[in-house]
Amino acid sequence: MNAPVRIADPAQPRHDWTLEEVEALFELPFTELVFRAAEVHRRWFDPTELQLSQLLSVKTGGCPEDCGYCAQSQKFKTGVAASKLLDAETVIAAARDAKAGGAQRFCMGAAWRDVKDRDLPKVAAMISGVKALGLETCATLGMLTPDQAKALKDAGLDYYNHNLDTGPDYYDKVVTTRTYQDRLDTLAAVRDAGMATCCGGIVGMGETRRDRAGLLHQLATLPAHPDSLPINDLMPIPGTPLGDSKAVEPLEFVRMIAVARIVCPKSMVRIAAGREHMSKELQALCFLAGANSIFVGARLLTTNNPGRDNDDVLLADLKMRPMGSAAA
Ligand code: SAM
Ligand code: DTB
Ligand code: SF4
Repeated sequence: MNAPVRIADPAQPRHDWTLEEVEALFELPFTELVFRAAEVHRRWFDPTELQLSQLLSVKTGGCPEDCGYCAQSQKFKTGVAASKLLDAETVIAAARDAKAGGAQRFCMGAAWRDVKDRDLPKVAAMISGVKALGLETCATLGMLTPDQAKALKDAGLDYYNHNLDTGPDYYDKVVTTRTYQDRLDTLAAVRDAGMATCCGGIVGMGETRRDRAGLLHQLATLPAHPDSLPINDLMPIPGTPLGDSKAVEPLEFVRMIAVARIVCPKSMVRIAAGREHMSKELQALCFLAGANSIFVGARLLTTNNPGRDNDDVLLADLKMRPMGSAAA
């Protein structure tokens, strides 16, 4: 007699995804894809819960990199003025407000290519001050050396955000001043220091579906899946090379979320930038397809976000609640 065929559990994390398998998920009928993603989501998470993070730009503008989507590159005329690194007290006060507004994680972003050791004490003071408020801490400061990653971890940093941005084949159409491998190296330093990783990318930069699959394939085959996986819908910035990009179809954005949920089943999948332009219905579809994290607050780094009043209505209408809060 033949041995019974073992059907692999589709909700178990795998690291051996092929690009073709990831592409095939994108090609599924929409409702089939969303249903599969929703099933995976329910295996690991309460689908009525949302993780809430809040961003603050602690050092804005004047960045030497040429990321073609970014308002903060000094290579493009975007009208964003360069400013100095904020004081720790200013950052901690903003974090206190974010906590009062319901945020669970506070993410500090700097328009840097990499971290200068001379700035580390000030950054460490911000991190330890924010952590002392009882918030989860996250930072996104550009490339890190292994020693810098350890210093940030010692200061109390829980998560480090460093995105791959897009698939490897499209990457050099978007950024030329740092390589894909540079990004992978920073992610390795973050993991080796014992921090959680936040890593995702952007859609709507003129990439193909294969490029989008390429990004998710990279994330799914990392030595550890990202703990947080932000999917940004491009905020087109006038003056940048990608300022006139054609927006990605809303249902394609949902597909991106659904495939992310399936290939990285235990990650927090975040609708990151772009909610400002999304209907309540589109966001609801994303949550059905496995998104379980958002940025709250009226600002991202240099662009707008829906703000707490709108999001309170969104959560109330969908009967969703912040992760970890008591069910009604
Ligand atoms: N300078 C650091 C770096 O690039 O690693 C940290 C900040 S950077 C703004 C963080 C991420 O935000 C980028 O990697 C990109 O994925 C996302 N991002 C930046 N500008 C964006 C935009 N206009 N629309 C959508 N996402 C954007
Ligand atoms: C991420 O993936 N998205 C955030 C955060 N990580 C740092 C940044 C979004 C930036 C959107 C454009 C802006 O506000 O300048
Ligand atoms: Fe600089 Fe980061 Fe913007 Fe790239 S994304 S230009 S590294 S701030």
